[in-house]
Amino acid sequence: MRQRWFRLAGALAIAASPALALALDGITDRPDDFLSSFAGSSSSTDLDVLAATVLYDPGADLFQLSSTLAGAVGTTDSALYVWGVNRGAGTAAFAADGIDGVRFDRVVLLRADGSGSVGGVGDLAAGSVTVSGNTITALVPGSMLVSTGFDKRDYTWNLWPRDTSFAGFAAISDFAPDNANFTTTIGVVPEPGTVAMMLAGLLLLGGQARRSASRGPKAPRHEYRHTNAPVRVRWLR
Ligand SMILES: [Ca+2]
Ligand SMILES: [Ca+2]
Repeated sequence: MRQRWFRLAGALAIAASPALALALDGITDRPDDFLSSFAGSSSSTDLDVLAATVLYDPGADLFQLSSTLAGAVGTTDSALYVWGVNRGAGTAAFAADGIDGVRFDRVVLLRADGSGSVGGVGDLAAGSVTVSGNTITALVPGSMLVSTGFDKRDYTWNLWPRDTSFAGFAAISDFAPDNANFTTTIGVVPEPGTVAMMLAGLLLLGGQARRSASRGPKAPRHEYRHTNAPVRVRWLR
């Protein structure tokens, strides 16, 4: 019984792995690498990027922007997560500040309260931005990020958090990657509840497997009564 549950759990994990593997692409960024020009506090660990990923689903024309920070998102009330995207006409708008490798022609702005917008286009639909611990994820329709020359599969990205208590370049805590853009990952964006349901299913199976294991020692007692049954039958005859 226990082996069967483990096989089922393994099969579910394998079924879930393509979407999860795609979501793990992207870039990592060094911890504790606040810009020397950052005017905010180094204790704002939710402004220190550790990983960033953009998944594009051509069938749904949908981008999923995901990032992991060093601290719990929401620690800094004035945090703003800025995703710069180069759709083909990007320029190095921070070149005067020594950052000449980050190119963008549109920004997506995300806040820890779950709101978000695309600069110059409009607000993201309610429920598009989700925060969970150290991660903040947004779903952005491709229609809000129309091409300026690149195919959407070839858009490139950078993530820089800001502490909006400060103005200008001094508000920027970190660039991810440091002085470059990273590429889009192509794949199917999972439905918001799908991954959570799969994880919940695996937890349930794990619990059942543990309960089965804990019932293990009772099996020999049942077997003992069964093997004694023929003796009692002969006595009754
Ligand atoms: Ca960092
Ligand atoms: Ca960095």
